[in-house]
Amino acid sequence: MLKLYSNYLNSAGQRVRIALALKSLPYEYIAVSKIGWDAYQKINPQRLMPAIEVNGQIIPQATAILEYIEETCPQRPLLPADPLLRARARGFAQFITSEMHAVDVISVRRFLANDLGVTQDGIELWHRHWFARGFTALEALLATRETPWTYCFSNDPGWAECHLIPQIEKGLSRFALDMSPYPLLHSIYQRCAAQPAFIAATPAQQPDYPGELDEPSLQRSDNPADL
Ligand SMILES: N[C@@H](CCC(=O)N[C@@H](CS)C(=O)NCC(=O)O)C(=O)O
Repeated sequence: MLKLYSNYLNSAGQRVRIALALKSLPYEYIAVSKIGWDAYQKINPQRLMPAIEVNGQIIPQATAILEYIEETCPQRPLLPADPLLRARARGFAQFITSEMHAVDVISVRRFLANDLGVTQDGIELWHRHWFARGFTALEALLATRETPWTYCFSNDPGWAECHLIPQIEKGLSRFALDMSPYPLLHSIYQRCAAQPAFIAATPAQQPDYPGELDEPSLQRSDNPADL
C-alpha cells in the first residue's frame, strides 16, 4: 500500500490526497509530526511534504507523485484525454505550484520575516499580492475557454482542481481571501468542496488535525507540524 507523508495543513499534500480519493486508492497516512523532523529528513532529504513511499522507494514533490498516480492508476483519469486540453490543465496547475504556492510557503515567509526583517504588514501584503496576481490570471484564463465546462477543463473535477482547491481553501481559511473578484474559480471551488473526495482531503479530516486551524508562527521552527 502507498504511504503518504504529509500533515494536515500541507496544501501540496492536499493535492495528492484529493487525487487518491478521486481514484479511490487506499493509502497509509503518515503524519510527519508523529515521526519527527529528523526521521523525515532521512526519508525525504528535500525536507518538504508531501512524499509517497512505493515499495520502499520515495517519490518527492506533489506533481511527480500525481503523475505517478495518474500513470499507474489510469482508472478515473485526472487529465483530459485530448492532448491540447491535457496541456492546458497542466499549465493551469503548474501556475499554481510554481507562481503562487512556491512564493508563499511558510519557509519563504519565515525568511522574509526573520532574515529580511519584513514586518507583519509586509508579510500580509506579500500574501495578498501573490494570491491576487495568481487568481486574477487564472480567472481570466478560465473566461477564455471555448466550452463552459462545469469544472476547469472538463465536466468532472481532475488535475486542475487537485491544485486549485487547496490553494483557494488555504486562502479562505487561513488568509481571509475574498473570492468575489473570481466568480468562475469560486463556483468551481464550491462545487468541489461539497464532494466526498475533496472533503476527505481537507485539513480537518486528517488524523493529525488538532481541532482548529492554527496558522504556523513565522518564528523559525524545526517542527514539521508547524508548516
Ligand atoms: N514543490 C513542493 C512544495 C512542497 C512544500 O512546499 N511543502 C511545504 C508545506 S505545503 C513544506 O513541506 N514546507 C517545509 C519547509 O518549507 O520547510 C511540492 O509541490 O511538493
